[in-house]
Amino acid sequence: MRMSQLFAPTLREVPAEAETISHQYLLRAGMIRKIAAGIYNYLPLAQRVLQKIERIVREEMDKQGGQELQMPALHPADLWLESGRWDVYGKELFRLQDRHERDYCLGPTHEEVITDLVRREVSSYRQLPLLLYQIQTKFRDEIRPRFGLIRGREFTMKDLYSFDKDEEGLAVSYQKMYHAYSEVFRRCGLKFRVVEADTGAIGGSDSHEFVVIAETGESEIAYCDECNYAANVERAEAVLEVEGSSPTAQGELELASTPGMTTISEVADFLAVDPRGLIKTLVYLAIDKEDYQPVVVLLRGDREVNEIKLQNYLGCLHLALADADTVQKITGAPVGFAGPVGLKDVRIIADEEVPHIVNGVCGANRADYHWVNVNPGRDFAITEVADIRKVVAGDKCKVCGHALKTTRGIEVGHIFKLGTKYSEAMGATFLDEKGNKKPFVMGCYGIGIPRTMAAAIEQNHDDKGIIWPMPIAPYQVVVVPVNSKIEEQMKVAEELYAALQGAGIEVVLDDRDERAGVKFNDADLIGFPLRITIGSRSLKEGKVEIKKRRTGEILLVEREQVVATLQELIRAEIEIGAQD
Ligand code: 9G3
Repeated sequence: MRMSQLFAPTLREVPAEAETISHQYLLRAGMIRKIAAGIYNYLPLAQRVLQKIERIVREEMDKQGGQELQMPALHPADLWLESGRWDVYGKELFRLQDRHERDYCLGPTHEEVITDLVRREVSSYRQLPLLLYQIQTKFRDEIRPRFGLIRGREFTMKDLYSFDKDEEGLAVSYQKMYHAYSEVFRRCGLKFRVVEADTGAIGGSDSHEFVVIAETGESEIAYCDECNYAANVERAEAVLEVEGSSPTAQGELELASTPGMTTISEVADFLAVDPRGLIKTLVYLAIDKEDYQPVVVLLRGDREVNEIKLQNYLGCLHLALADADTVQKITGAPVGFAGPVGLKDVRIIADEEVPHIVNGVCGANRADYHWVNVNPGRDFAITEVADIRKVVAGDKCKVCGHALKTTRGIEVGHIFKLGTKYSEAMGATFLDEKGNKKPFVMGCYGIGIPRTMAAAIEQNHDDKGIIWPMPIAPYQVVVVPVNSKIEEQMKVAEELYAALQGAGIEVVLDDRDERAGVKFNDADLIGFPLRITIGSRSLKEGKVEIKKRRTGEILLVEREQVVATLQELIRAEIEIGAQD
């Protein structure tokens, strides 16, 4: 490809809308353009990267016995009513009607469609296991489409669904996908971690996320350097640590005036106590299809609620913090002064740490007052105790006891054991060895393709632009004649360009009549892993310069050796995976 022809409108300025590095560089390198919130055109450079990622994905799925098929993007509502999910997903589901006013949605995922297909076509255990996948467009009406390709409303996903006759079969399929995903991200040249994850609304038992480590990531993960424990903080658990072996005498309950002090830090500062001695009291609404119930939640003052854990504990469809009116109704006080003392007829759910607080402080259910010397059990009853706190760095690993660390990353893959949730809801059964009717035991496994591209940039860039890992680079090499007006340089450049193409190397010739600086800047921005510079000085010696984008290292190579040298450099980087 000649740069003069390449449809890659690069930008010198940083686009104002770009919230992350990947978004910024994808725009600046002329790879994507937005047409509406969360909806993008992929220009040729992006398309090449996406196709390379897809190719790696296909190879690894096929290696495990995956079979590619294609399902529709337009789904009849009936299937989603059968699974019960038509009502679970509200506005996030793009809904539409046909000319007969029948309901449809644009598929956000394909559990319903695949389960319908398999229940019609598979009747015997002899036809199992089945691993079926597609690479296809999904639609989700995100409240806040963000970060360019990381949270789009239309995006490509590789989704694979496994069908097995029993749990043991599912364990095998799951293991195959765990391995395949590890291979995919390794081969893409990415540094990633596999973390335990929450199964969320989709239901099911086991789940792992594949997270590309990047500061800008949306997922927070907790991990242990000593053992291999790693989990999304939505799910992460830590050892319950109870302080002070010597029992402290319980003081007398006292009312303290705390005028206008509504936050933990205000109250702690004002009363000169450690936030850990405060009892944070929150009112939530546990929302189900038909009704909602207020619940009171207690945590140590320095802790945050893990709403995923809380929702799983409550088993409700949705969860929301109660509005000020509800708080007033339940506690008799404005927000900021709620506490458990004296509350009646409401579930009080305390995090595990709360029962161990001695002489604590909590809101007095009266504006501008807090109780001090509050002791759980003596001064109020806890109806339920559960692990509902968010793990933070320094908490102790529940596997080995060492301090956990936290980091951020981008979830690029997610695998789930679904079990029989969908097959039972939709009556998808087969006959087992004994002729008994059994529901399929299912798993589902997804990779966000554009998100993987964006994550690769978040992890591989510098202040000049993208540094593509070789296996997914749009082109492997750019040939830059320093001065296109010098005939000798252009001639050598053209010859090299032809020779590299002939050798199967993916190469761009920067044949534009531009200053060298402009060409170098674009080469760095687009992120070609290798740049060949053809200048007068090296030509005199019969040599050209090969520059590695990642390290800046420069090799001076005889013209006759260039093809072989590049082939070797490319081969080495495609085989090894992530660079350190
Ligand atoms: C919906 C909407 C949004 C959704 C879902 C359904 C996320 C939904 C989870 C999954 C799980 C797996 C197959 C491949 C692997 C991941 N957002 N999820 O089910 F209706 Cl609007 O998609 N699906």
